[in-house]
Amino acid sequence: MGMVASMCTEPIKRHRVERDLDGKVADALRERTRSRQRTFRSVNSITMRLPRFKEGLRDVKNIFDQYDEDSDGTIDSEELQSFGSRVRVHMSEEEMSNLHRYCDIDSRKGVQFQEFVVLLCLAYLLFGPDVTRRVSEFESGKLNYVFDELIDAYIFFDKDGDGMLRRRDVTHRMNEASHQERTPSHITAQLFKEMDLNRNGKVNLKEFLYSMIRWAGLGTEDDGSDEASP
Ligand SMILES: [Ca+2]
Ligand SMILES: [Ca+2]
Ligand SMILES: [Ca+2]
Repeated sequence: MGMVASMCTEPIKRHRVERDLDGKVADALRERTRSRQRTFRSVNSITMRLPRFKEGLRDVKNIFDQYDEDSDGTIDSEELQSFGSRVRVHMSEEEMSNLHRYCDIDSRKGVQFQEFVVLLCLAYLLFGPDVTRRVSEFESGKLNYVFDELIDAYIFFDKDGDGMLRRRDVTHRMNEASHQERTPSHITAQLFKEMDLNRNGKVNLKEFLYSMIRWAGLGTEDDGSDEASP
């Protein structure tokens, strides 16, 4: 295939991967909603859990650091072999590369921390706790805990339960928060806009996770001033 042809097919392929995985994730979320008890019953119960989310994400960061052997903030292709072979257990090579493509927000090579969280969380949702057990035998419990909480927070905001957040889902939930005071609509609009990274009017689980990581202050590898620099 020529250079021009591949430049033309790449966005089409990306679009297809995006749509397929959005669909699979939404199916898995609907199934989870049917088969599990609700974790969160109010926006408040989620807000109160934010420090725990942050702690949980730190645990994931520790596991990321184990795979990022040269500590440059990226699991590169060599380091990826050991991580990839573990996550890939239930996936073909193509599914794995599609999932990686789907989680890639900055087109940088390799897997950065945020992508690590999103990739693992989605693999956990789609393929179950085998994935986290393979990634970290000893710390899988911590991974499962933080992923369960993050997924359940998303499920809470998805008021109509179709596996995808739309503005009306979030507005409904925000307004349930307090009976005395409605959340001003420009605030929910702003919140939604911040989460909707590709501005398509929907917030998928991936975008929600990226937002949670950013709000927890763990967005980029340079955010933590307590990180030792080489
Ligand atoms: Ca590295
Ligand atoms: Ca929805
Ligand atoms: Ca979106």
